[in-house]
Amino acid sequence: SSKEAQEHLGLTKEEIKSSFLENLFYRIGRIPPLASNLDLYSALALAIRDRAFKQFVKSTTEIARKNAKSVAYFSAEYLPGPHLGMNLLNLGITTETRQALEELDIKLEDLLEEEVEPGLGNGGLGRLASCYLDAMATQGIPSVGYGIRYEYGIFKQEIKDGWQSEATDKWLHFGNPWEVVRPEIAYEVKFGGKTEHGQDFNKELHVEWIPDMKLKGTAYDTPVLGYKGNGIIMRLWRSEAIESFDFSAYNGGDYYRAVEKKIRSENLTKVLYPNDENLSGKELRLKQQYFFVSCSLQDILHLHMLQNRSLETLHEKFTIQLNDTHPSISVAELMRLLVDRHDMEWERAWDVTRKTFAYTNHTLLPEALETWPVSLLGHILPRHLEIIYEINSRFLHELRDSNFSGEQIASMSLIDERGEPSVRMAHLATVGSYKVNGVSALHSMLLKNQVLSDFASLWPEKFSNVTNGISYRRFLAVSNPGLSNLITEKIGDGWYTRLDDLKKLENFVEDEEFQQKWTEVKLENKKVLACYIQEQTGISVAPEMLFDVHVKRIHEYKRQHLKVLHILSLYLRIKSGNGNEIAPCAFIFGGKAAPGYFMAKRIIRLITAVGERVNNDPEVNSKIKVVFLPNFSVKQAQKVYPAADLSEQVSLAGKEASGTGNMKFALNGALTVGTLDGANVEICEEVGEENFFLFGLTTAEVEAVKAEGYRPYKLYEENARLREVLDFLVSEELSGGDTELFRPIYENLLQQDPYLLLKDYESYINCQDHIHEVWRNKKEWTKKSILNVANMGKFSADRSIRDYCEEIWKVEPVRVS
Ligand code: 26R
Repeated sequence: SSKEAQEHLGLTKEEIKSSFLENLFYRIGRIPPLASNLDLYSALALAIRDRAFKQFVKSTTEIARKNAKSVAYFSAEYLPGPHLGMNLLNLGITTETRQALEELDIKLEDLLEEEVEPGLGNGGLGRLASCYLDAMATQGIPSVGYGIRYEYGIFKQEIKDGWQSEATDKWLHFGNPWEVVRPEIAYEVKFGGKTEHGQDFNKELHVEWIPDMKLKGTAYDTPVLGYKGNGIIMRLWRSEAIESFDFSAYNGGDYYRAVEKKIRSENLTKVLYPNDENLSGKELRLKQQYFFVSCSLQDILHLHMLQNRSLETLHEKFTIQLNDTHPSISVAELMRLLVDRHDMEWERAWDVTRKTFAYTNHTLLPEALETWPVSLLGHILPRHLEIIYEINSRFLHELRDSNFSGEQIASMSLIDERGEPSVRMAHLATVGSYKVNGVSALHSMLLKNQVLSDFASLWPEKFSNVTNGISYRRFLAVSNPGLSNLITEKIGDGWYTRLDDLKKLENFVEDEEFQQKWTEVKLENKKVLACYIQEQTGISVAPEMLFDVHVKRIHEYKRQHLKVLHILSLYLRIKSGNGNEIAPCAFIFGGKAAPGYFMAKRIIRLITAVGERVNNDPEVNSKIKVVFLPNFSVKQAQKVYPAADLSEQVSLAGKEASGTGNMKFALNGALTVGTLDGANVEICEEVGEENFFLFGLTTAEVEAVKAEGYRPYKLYEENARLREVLDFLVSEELSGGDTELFRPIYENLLQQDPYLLLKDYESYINCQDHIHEVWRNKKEWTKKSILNVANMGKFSADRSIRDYCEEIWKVEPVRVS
């Protein structure tokens, strides 16, 4: 019986309670009456972690027994979000735990609030990696997520006088109950120095890398549970000095030099680079990338050799997915390990390497495509530069034989010779992988036809698409219990793991009682968010307002400022007495700007300035409110999506590789206003155009406009209403006297407008008017909302992982009961 099964696993209410109390006493050193919520949370987390590891051990034993092929997911970023709620769901013990705590007069919800999430990523890419670990665990895919254990994750965003300010994210400050350090799993990593080419004992050519610095990477494991059963781990590396103490320096009396060395080694994994889509070219970043890749590859080779006789079969037992180019130095590192350390012949090693890696591209923005100056790479990784040159020389030979033109060859080379010579990491990843994929149908098409088109004509079968997906269990089951329960009441809980189950909701679209409950759940969620907004910002929003939400990293291509132009147009309309058609609405923004990104920070300032104007003007503030929620994170996102009515996905067509927030909103019953960009295209296709608010240029139209020679100033001159809105940006009224404040945005839009805001403006405004019309018809809106949720099956990360397994990895599940 399931009761017996639970007892066997220590998952009954009684066992949870006693384990919780034991952890509180023996590991935290407290008894309930004297414990803080943090103590209580930590004790519960430890109790749950132990159970999670148990699942991992069971899965791993089975995988080892079968010597099954595994996936190593290489990602420089992860955004797991809070662990506790997910782990309870996955173990199937949320209710038991709540009851166990209630008997001790403790509220589970209070403990959930205590958790500090690991902000080990910037945005979409890191969150995707975590959704994929969740899906791989659920499906029993033998897999490990490798990455970096940053001591400081993405900065904490505060808003001061309307501006973003950055504080450090001390996520480890109160300890991390979810991880287990594995001091015995550690590898040496070298940097700098030189290479020596010579002969070994057998007179074979042999290269020796003599570094000028070495350090050690130690594994920190965090269990990632699947839904009801399997468990995998996320293995993050932390840098340390090789000797915890430099004895020679110590003996020489130079104590401080010895300590300094230790500190320098630990600096490597100290902090996550907060740049998104914008290269900083920092030496430390390259070192971080190499460090984690080298540790992970050494770990994989070690694991492989435990069960197999030769590294020549590596690709049969492991496949390594490169999450963007950040880990792409892997290609050279695996070659180095195979050739220099394991004496494999170059051709053999190259064959194994190319059968081991697969590469996912996540962006087409030219400024986000990684390149490393040859001089920098050669300085830090002299042997790798040689290997890259060797790979390149062989590759260019192949191109010459295939009759590519000189121009094409130069543009395909791994080395960009225009200007400062630099290594094109996307080319290295493409050449060194057996598959390359984009993250939505549109993005994969553009990748194949534009950015990597020459590679695609050389190796057409190498290119494919895997549309991104999200964890339903986190973004619906855990974060929106109201809607989840309502859905489960109607169609059962099969939707937790079966993609198409949600489709059954279509049967209830016309059911008035169901519609009624659906609206009530949304309203309830909006009340909760309204409280949170009040608490965080002091701004009060009425739950009955249309919650129009724009949360994601702040970037010009994502066009948060297009939303601002819309808000200003409403403001001016209301002020001139023409606002009757406007439904009361709250505009809710959230997202971080890279600390060095001037325009993005100005856009935040613009949003807060508009907020100050609008929220304090009694003539407009009953109609519209503007909120900027500071410090957007996974934890905060889980409060935002369930309460959204309208999801803003307004990037310029061709710029957003996929987007995944778009999926999270729709899954929570928000309708989308969006361009035909990234996964919006597929979402629109799935839910039907009549349930999606489309606007703006298509990718082809964008190209045509640019080819013609786009002149935004002309639009400014021609469109009086647009002109009024734009001029308001530099008015005394908005900026409180400092008319220079938003001039950079104003000038940028009038002179260049690289993301075509002015071109899409009219279409956007008209679309918004239409949205307000539909919103007034509550029944209509609710039906569309239900249909959105019903048609989200495709966007489950479970589907994405299935696609990866079938089309790319050729890996099969190994299940434990
Ligand atoms: C090189 C460095 C500066 C850098 C570039 C780009 C660092 C980080 C990034 C972030 C990119 C790779 C990213 O997050 N891309 C996002 O990936 C998501 C998951 O596939 C997509 O949904 C989203 O559209 C895309 O912007």
